[in-house]
Amino acid sequence: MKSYEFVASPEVSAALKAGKPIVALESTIISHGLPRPSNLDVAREVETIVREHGATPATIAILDGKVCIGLTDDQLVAIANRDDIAKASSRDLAIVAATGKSAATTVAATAHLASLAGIHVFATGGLGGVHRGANESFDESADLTALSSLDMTVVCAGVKSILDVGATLERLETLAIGLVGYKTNHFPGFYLTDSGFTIEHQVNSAEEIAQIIHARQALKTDAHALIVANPVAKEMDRVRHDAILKSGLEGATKNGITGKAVTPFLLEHFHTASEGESLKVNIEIIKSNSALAADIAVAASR
Ligand code: PSU
Ligand code: MN
Repeated sequence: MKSYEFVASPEVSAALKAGKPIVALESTIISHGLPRPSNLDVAREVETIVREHGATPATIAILDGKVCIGLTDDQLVAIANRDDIAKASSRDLAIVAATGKSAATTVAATAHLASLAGIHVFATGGLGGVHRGANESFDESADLTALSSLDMTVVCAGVKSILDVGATLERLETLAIGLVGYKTNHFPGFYLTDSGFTIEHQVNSAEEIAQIIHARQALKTDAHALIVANPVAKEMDRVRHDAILKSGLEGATKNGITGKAVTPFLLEHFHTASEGESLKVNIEIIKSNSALAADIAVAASR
């Protein structure tokens, strides 16, 4: 019988032992969210940014049944380029691991494994959420329910405009997931700096977020995640954005795209239809979220 392994990379294991700040990074954006070859460049750059900000990056994935907390460069290359990398949410983890397969981890799965490893700060691009038409399709990302039961501070640029943003915000409230805007009280819309929805709480520094993290522990509200919504510096052209969104949603319906294929389909449509403009914005989002997450991890470890 094959048994799975749970391994931290040498760099992450040393940081864990020394109690140094660590930032978890998801791998689905590398395998399913960004096109080749820029996906590998971004994966490497993001790790460099985390290190430059004084923290240790832990990109998380399952390779050949091995649950990896932190990847070597060869493993990053595998996630970026291999054709047999599945997309794993929390429910898939044990199945993929025990059958010796390989998968990139979504926000839900990455947060689960990070927490298991003792890592509590996480950077991603955008969270999954409630899809448009969810009242009929029931398509709500497992990211939301996973984050409702994990002690994790997640830096993201809000949720993608491909989702039903209002419904997603309502679900965050129900699930007791904390939400603060970084230097803004407008909830960002991923490619756009403002989704049109307001955030009640604004924070203006990593230190302030670290204080909130400590207060969460004291008040025992740290069983649920805290989301730090960090808007991108330069947003996509709005008119173009709205047109591409419309054609993407129509394309998904026409092609019968459902389930876990929806998010990758719409992201790919955006990148192609915007001739790379959305890709550029997407990359900026991931970089700036990683820098902020590292600052938060450093501030929280003081
Ligand atoms: N946001 C991005 N790019 C992505 C994703 C989110 O900018 O690739 C991925 C994340 O891994 C997220 C997942 O957890 O999409 C959500 O997928 P679904 O909607 O199938 O739950
Ligand atoms: Mn879904």
